[in-house]
Amino acid sequence: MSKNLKELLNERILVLDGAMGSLIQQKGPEEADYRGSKLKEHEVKLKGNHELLNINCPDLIFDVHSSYLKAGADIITTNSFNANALSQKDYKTQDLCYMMNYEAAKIAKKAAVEHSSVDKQRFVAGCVGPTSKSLSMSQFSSSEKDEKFTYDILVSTYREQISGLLDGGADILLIETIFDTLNAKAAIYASENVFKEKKKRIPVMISATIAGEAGRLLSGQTIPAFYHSIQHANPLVVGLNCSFGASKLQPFVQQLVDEASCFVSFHPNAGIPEHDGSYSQSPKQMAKDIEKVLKKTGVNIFGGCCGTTPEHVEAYSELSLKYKPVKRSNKKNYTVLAGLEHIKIDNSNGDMVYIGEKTNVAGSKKFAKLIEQKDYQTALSIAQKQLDDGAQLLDICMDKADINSKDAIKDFLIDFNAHPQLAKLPVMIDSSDFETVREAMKYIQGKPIINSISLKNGEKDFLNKAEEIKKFGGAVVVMLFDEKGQADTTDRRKEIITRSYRLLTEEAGFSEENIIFDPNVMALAADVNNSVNQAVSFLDACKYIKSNFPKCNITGGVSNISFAFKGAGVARKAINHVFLQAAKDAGVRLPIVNPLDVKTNNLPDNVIELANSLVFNNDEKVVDKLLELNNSNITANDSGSKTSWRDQNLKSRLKHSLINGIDDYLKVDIEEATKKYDDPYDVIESLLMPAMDQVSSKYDKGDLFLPQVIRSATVFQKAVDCLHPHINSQSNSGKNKTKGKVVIATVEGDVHDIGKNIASIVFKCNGFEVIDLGVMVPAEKIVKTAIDNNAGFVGLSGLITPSLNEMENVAKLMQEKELNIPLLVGGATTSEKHTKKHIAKNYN
Ligand code: THG
Repeated sequence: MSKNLKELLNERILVLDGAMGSLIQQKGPEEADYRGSKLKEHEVKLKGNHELLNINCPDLIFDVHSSYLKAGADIITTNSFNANALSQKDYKTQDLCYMMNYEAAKIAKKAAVEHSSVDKQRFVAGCVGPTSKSLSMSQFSSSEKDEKFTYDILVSTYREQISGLLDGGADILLIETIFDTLNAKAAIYASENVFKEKKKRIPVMISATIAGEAGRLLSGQTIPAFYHSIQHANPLVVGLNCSFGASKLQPFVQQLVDEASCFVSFHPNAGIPEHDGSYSQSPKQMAKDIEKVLKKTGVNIFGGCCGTTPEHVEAYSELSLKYKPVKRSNKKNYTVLAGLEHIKIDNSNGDMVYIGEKTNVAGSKKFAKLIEQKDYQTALSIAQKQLDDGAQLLDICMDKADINSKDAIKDFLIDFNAHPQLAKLPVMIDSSDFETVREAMKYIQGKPIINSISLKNGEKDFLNKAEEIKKFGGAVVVMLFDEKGQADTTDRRKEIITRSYRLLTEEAGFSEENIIFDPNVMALAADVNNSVNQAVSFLDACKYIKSNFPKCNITGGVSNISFAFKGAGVARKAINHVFLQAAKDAGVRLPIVNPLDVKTNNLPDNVIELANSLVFNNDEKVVDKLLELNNSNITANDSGSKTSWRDQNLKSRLKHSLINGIDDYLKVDIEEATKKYDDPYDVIESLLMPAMDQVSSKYDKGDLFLPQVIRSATVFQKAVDCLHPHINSQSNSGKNKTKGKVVIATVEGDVHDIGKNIASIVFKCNGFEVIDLGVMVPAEKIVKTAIDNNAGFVGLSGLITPSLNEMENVAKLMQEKELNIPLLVGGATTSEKHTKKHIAKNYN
């Protein structure tokens, strides 16, 4: 009974055939042989276009295969190294590529079948060369860019070639002589498409060539980085070929044997070419050199490349029987990422790998400005600074209204890839727009992290994105959202973790090491109720991941935790510091941080203690205490000493109370105010609103931070409550000040509601009846509620970039339903310009 290739590879070392070109030359085909009957009139000289012989002179190719089979080769490679449209263009024979490949596989298969027996099975490897172009290099050269050589073009080129080989009957797909891993990744992407389309999968063998004795590919990658960048192809065999002679390749074969989980192959040149182009090493010499590698390192397949002949293969065949194949074991128990070099995230020790947060237009004003100005070089210096500060990879995010994130990420990555230090690093691509993610992946030679996907839009969308990321070879961050919204309790977190894990491993074929969970770092003390259990719930979810899915990794945006303390220097640093430590203990290995926060030490003990209480939620009064700590500065700058402010006039006193969140004197001050003003609404308008305006501008300047703003809003509400008896007593006085109903909501797909809740308080205090629909609210519901309640206006809130589109949808629906009331939009990514250009034009 015949064995499959994998079984055979476990039993013995297999031998691959030798060079094709030199044997063809020996047989001396002439121009007429290349032309055959169909290309007699072809305008270009065709001699030397060996792949044409598959169509026009198949017997000659058959003979070459036969001589290698007779010499003992277990695997023969098809005559298709250059049978791709890019290389064939030189001969104007690009239209014949499919045929060349199809025939190449057919001829080889016929020869292999003829020489196969029960004791000696033979296999056909469908050979895919690197093409004449390099995707990585063409990014930098304007002349190649002019010809519009792109990832997509290369994918369709490979797709045609691989289809021909598969249809012709190849047993193995051999992607070889790789000098640029990005080309190989395009070939892998194409092969996945072909396998799926034809519902037929064959084992994949991938082989790189080294450019110099430093052991890097021409495009700059080290051998381990290369391996990890193509591991998503799940290759049966990975290897090295061509390059220089056998002995000098040994250390790099060793690197592959050490790094890879799959079988390892090795088919070197017969030494280094002489000046006349011939190769020097005799079969005996080469066998001797290869034997040293077999002894020292061991392989599973070896054979010949340029300059080798059937005589070489005969010697190899004998040699292969003397040694056992090198034993393989599954080494995949850690996440590995790669740029030109690789990084291992070893779960067995506690070391964290820091992801720099500053290359994010949504998280750094400075970076955003540079990207808006397309000043990528200066933007790169921020990336470099992150590196110098201790980051080992970078979170790159271009999501912002008025930035074309797809173009920006491409242009940024091209410059990033050209940077001598930065190009070594893996990247994390952070975007909520999947088209931006896809574009970025076309410019990444290494193995990136894609940040992120979630079940927000259901399973189908989740799996489609996961499968696409897998075809590009990325690891993936899973955010804990589902159709119901963002997980904000431990149970919801666990539920979504388990569901995402199952879908990714069982349906999308993701390996566990490539799954990175983000249990949602949410800002502490950022809502009116000061609900501060979010850190504890995050940490519990981490522990759940560690005990149930130990091979998966964990990330999280550490600085999110202290968003509410924006501007509060020491307090914010302390909170980040404490949370990072706790996250480390809970199993987070890939935190997104400001690397300077990591280094922070000598923070005052009392601040650290408060930060601890906040993170672990064990002191109800901790927010107040943290505020007090920070307030002392503001109070001092603002209005002299703490006691003297009571001596100031009424307006200043109320202002002081609101800005500093003090409610002790509201009763007396409001009482005094109602004596001064006949209409209680004038108190709001003349005394309280100006104070709130100041709160707002202080917040913008960074003098106040979020919990303080929330406190101010709460004091505002209390002041209005003090006014209530007066408002009610006046309600019969003829002047009806009820301003009507308003409908506000955070739009569908978004869960952020801090600003919305504050706005809601302000509206209520100003006499509106607020119908707050909460978060993740579909457009239909918002519009229907507005109609049913005869609302005075609609307010929409959202923080993330996709919410801008959703606001557009609501505007369109309001137009459709012929509403005629104002629409208010607000949130971190909204802007005047975007609103004018994209939202306002949809609604009259
Ligand atoms: N999970 C995942 N990805 C993420 C996050 C997450 N990406 C983005 C974010 N959260 C992590 N990155 C940042 C970046 C910056 C800040 C916070 C988180 C930040 N910036 C200062 C500020 O806004 O106060 C910067 C001010 C400035 O320099 O202009 O806090 O959770 N998967």
